[in-house]
Amino acid sequence: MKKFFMALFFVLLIGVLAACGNADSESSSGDSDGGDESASGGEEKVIKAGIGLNDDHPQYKGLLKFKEIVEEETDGAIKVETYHSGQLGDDRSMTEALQLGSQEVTIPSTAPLANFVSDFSVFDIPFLFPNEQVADEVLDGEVGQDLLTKLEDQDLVGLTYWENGFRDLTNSKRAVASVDDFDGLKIRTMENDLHLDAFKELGANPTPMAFTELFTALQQGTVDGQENPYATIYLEKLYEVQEHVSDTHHIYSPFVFLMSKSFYDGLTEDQQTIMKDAAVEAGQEQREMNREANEEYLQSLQDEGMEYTEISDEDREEMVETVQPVIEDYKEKIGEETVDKVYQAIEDAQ
Ligand code: TK8
Repeated sequence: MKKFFMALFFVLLIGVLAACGNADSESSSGDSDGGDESASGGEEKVIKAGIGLNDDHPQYKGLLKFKEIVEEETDGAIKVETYHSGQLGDDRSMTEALQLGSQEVTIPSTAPLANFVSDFSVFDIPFLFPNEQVADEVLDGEVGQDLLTKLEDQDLVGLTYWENGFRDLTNSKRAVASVDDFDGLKIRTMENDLHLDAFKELGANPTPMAFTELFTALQQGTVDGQENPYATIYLEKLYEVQEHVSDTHHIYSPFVFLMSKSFYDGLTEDQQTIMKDAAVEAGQEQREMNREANEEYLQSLQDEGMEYTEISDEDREEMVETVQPVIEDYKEKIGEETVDKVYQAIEDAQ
């Protein structure tokens, strides 16, 4: 009897081992899988992706879309961990973390990124883009893509542009309708010399500061005001510490979807293509969500009690004229060639 069960056990064991052998061969031999070998090749990789804005913002919703596409297209071989609200740092410190290879993805505004590649200041020239559609054409076009390639010298890979949006001024002191109203206002700006000099030229008293410090600085009165798109002003609850909002629309702010070069170079070609395509596809959705949000949230800000001031064409024209000397100054600093190319691309896009 004992011998019978021993024999039965061995027969079963051999059967199980044979079944396992068959399963392996199926996955590698299936024709569709063969192609994905390099997409899902090698050991599992993890992308730590951090942003400065909170999880209600279209920037974070876009990042979740990127995660979904990457994990699907790589059959889970590449996992994306997402961090919002400056959990991993601010735009500048996260960009430095990408250079060190201690983080894989972040999506800063071009303004702080100009501290790494000064050419990016071209996109922060006041009153540069007439609308979002022209901005898309220039950023997705030759000029915008060329600029992304300049990031590689900084151990960064620029995959595409997402949208922060047109920036509008808020403050806790007075309604701002004209250049005179800027006089002496303590304004927080992003860490970018062009922004600082433009606000100085308008008569304000600007202070560069990371976004992660902004809410507290407004709450404590360290600064009187700041400027961001309506979606950010609303979703980051800046209306709790600000009373006045004006449609200055003084700068169109792009985001740059950045990846650490050391991480990117460690990917297979297929995986690199998946990263690029996922950032672009998620970026299209992000832009759409962002535009809807910016339209919707101006009303929400007023519903929350903020006083809205519409800038007349005449007063806006005066603001444009007032900052011209700064623009001329930065044409030299950024480089005439780059600036001329961008102005030409804007003209061609209209
Ligand atoms: C968030 C920033 C923010 C920007 C700023 O990390 O700093 O005011 O507009 O969106 O990138």
